[in-house]
Amino acid sequence: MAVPYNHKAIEKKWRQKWEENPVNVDDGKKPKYYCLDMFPYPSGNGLHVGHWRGYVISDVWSRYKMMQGYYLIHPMGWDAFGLPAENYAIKTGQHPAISTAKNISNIKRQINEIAAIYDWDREVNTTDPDFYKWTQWIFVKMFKEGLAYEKEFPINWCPSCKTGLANEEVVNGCCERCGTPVTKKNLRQWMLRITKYADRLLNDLDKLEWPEKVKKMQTEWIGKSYGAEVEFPVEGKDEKITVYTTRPDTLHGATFMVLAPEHKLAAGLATPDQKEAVDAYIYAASMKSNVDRMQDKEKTGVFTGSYATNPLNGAKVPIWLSDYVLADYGTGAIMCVPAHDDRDFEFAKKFDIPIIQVIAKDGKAIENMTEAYTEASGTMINSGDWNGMESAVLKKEAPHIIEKMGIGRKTVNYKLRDWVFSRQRYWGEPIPIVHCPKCGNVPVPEEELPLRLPDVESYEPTGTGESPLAAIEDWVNCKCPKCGAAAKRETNTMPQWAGSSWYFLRYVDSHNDKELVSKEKADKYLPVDMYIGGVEHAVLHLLYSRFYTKFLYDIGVVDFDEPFHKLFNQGMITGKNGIKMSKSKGNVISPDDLVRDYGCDSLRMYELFVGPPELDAEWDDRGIEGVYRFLSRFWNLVMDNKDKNIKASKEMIKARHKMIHMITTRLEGFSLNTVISGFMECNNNLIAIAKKEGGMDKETLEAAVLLLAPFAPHMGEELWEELGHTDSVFHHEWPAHDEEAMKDDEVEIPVQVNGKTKAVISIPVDISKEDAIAKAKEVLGDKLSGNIIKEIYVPKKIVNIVAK
Ligand code: ANZ
Ligand code: ZN
Repeated sequence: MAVPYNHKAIEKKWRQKWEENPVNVDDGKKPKYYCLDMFPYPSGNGLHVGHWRGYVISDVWSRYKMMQGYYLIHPMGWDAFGLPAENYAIKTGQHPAISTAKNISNIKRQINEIAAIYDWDREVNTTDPDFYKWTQWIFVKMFKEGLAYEKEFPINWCPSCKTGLANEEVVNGCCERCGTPVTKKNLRQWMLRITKYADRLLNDLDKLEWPEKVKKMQTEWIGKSYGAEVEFPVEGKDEKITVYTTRPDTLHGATFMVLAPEHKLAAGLATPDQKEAVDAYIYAASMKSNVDRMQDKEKTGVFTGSYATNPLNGAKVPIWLSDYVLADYGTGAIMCVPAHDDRDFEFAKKFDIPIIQVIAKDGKAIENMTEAYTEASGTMINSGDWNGMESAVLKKEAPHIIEKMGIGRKTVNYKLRDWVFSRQRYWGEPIPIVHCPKCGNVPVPEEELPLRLPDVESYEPTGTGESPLAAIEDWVNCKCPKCGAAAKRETNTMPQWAGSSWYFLRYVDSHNDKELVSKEKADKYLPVDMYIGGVEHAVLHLLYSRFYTKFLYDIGVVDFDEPFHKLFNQGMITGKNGIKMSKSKGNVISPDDLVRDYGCDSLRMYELFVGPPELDAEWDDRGIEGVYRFLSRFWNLVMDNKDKNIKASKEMIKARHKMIHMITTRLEGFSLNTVISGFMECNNNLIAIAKKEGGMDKETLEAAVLLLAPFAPHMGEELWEELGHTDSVFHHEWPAHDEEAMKDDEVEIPVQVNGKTKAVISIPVDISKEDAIAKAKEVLGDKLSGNIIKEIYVPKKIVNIVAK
C-alpha cells in the first residue's frame, strides 16, 4: 500500500505553491473568461457553509474554463457600505470603517480556506474613497444628463431604520432589512430616472442567458401594459377624472369609479353631507401602513356624493374613494367594471352597486353572477354599437376608437418607478451636490472627487429625515463651485446599491486613478461572462446593474450595454427543517471545523454533493464522511497504479471515455451534484476493471485526475505531480472524449420469425433482452404479422419471434 491520503499536508503544500506561482496568468494570447461572484457584505458573523456553496460553484466553473484555455477574471471584493456596519457603530461607538476592516480581514481569511482562484490584486471595497470616487463620478454624470433629480414626495419610510427606502427594498410592505412595516413620509429625495430605460431594460432581457424565472421577475417588475386613459366629466363641475384602464373594451360595464384617497380631486368631490365621512376616510388611509393597505382584507371605501358621466354612453356613475386604488399607478383613478374585475366585483357586492355584464362567454348572459368573469374572450353584450364584437379584438381596438372619439387616448404604462436614491444615514457615499442659493444644485467638480465622508461624533440617525452629516457644520457649509457664494452640501448619502451597481467594471482596472476603467482594459476583459449568486437579487441589484451599464454605455465608458451575459442562481443552504442559518437561531454551521477534519477538497465536493445547485438544500454534516472516503479511494487508486506501466484494455479505454463524457456533460449542464455522484460511480467501475486486469494504465489515471482537479484542486495538483508532471494540472487541457472509443462492442445476429431468418441486426454485446427484441421488431416492421406468442433472445446469438 502506498502513502495514505493526508489532506493536511497536501493542502498546505499547494496553498504555498500557488501563492508563490499563481496558476492564472495573462500571457496576452489566451482569450479571457470573466466569472464573477456576487461580492459579500462583510458582516461580523463570518461565513457559514451556505456561503461556501456559491463560491465553490464559481471556482469549479472558473478552473474548468482555465483548463479550456482561458485567462480568468475571477475577482473578489466587498460591498461594505450599509446599515449593519452603521448599526454596529451606534451600538459600540466604533467607527464603521474600523469594524468593517476587521470583518473584511476575517472573511478574507475564511474565503481563502475555500482555495478559490481569486485574483486579490483586483480586490475592490465600495467604502474605499478611491472606489467611491467613481460611484460619485457616475452620479455627477447622471446629474448632468438629467437622470438624477430632486423631488419631494411621500416615500417609503422605515420607522425603525429611520430612513427612506426604494420600492425594491420594500418586501410585502415591510422593510427588507429589519421587517418593520413601512410607512409613508413626505421628504425631499434624490431620484434616478430609471424609468427612462424601462423599454431597453425590458427588451434587452432577450439577449441574456439568464434563468427564465429571473427574466420573468424583471419583466413583471417593469410591468409594461398597454391600455387607454379615458376621461369622465364630473357632473355639475368643470373637472374631468382621467382613469387608466387595460380593459377599455368593458367601458359600457363601468357602474362606478374609484379614486385613491390621495388623489388630488378626492377631498373636493365630497358633497356637503358626505364631507365628514370623506375626510375621515382620507385621514384613516394616510395613517395606514402599506402592509395594511395591501393585505387582502375586506374592501373599504366611501361614496363622495358626486357623480361622473360615462363619456361613451352618458351613464351616470357614482364616484367613490378606496385605498385599493394606488395613488402612484396609472392616474390614481379607475373606472370600475364589477362584472369583469375581481376587486371591483367584491366592492360592488359590499356596497350594493349594480353589476352589468358586457362580455358573454358563450353568447349568453350569466344570471346572478357570483364572481367576476375576468377573461377577455367572448362576445360583447349590453354595449351599444359594440354588441356582437369579439372582446379580444375590441380590447385592442378600443384605445384607437376612444382616441378618435376624443374621449381619451391610448397609453402605455409601467409599474417601474424612478429609483429613490437618497438615504438619511451616515455610512454611505455622500451625494456630491452643493445647494447654492443662487445657482441651485451644483455638482461637485469631477476633479474634486472623491468627496470624502467626514467623521462624525454620533452615527445615530436623526429621525427628522436629515442624515447625521447635517450636524457637521464645517462640512455642510461650503462655497458654491460655480459662483463661490456661501452654499450648503447635500447631506443625504447613497443607498447600498450604488457601489454594487457597477463594481464588476472596476475589477478589471481597480488601480486606475484617472478613469473608472480604461478603454483598453474594458475592451479586453469585459463584460462578465458568468455571474453566480443568490436569487434574492432578481429585481434589485440585477436591475440596477443593468441600468448603470446602459447609462455608462450611453456616455461612452463601455461599449456593451448588458453587464452579465450568463447568470446562475444557486439555492440556499439551510439548517435542519429548511430554517435559514442565522446566529440568532443558533443553527449556523461554520466551515472551519470541517476544513480542519476533512480538508478543503472534501468540503468543496460535499458542498456540491448536497443537492442540485439551483435548489435549496438542508445541511447535514454526516454526508461529508462519504465524500472523504471517496477521495481516499481515488487517492489509493492513483498511487497504487501510477508506476505499474499497464497497457489499457479495450474495456478500460471505453470506461475512460465514458467517464470523460459523463463528467463533462454534467458539468456543462451545471448539474454539479451529479458530477460528484458520477465520480463515485466511475471510480468504482475503474477499480473493478483494474482489479480484473491487474492494474490501470497511466492515460486513464491522468484523465481521472484532470477531471477531478477543478473540484478537489489540491489533490488534483498532488496526484498530477505524482504522475510525473512538473507543471500545474490547471495548465493542462481538459480531456476530450472519443465517440468511437465509447461505443460498446457490437455483434451481428439474425432475426427470425417462426424460425426463418428475416433480417440481420447489429447490437451491443451487453444489450438487454427488451432492447434486443425492440430493435429486432423495429427492423422487421411489417414483415412481422399476426399475434406474437413468444419472443426469444439468446445473447449474442439470435432473436426469434414466434407469431400466429
Ligand atoms: C377597468 C377594468 C375592467 C380593469 C376590467 C380591469 C378589468 P395592470 O395590468 O396592472 O396595468 N388600475 C388602474 N390603475 C390602478 C390603480 N392606480 N390602482 C389599482 N388598480 C388600478 O392593471 C390595470 C388595471 O388595473 C386597470 O384596468 C384598472 O382596472 C386597474 F374588467 O380598468 B381596469
Ligand atoms: Zn452658486
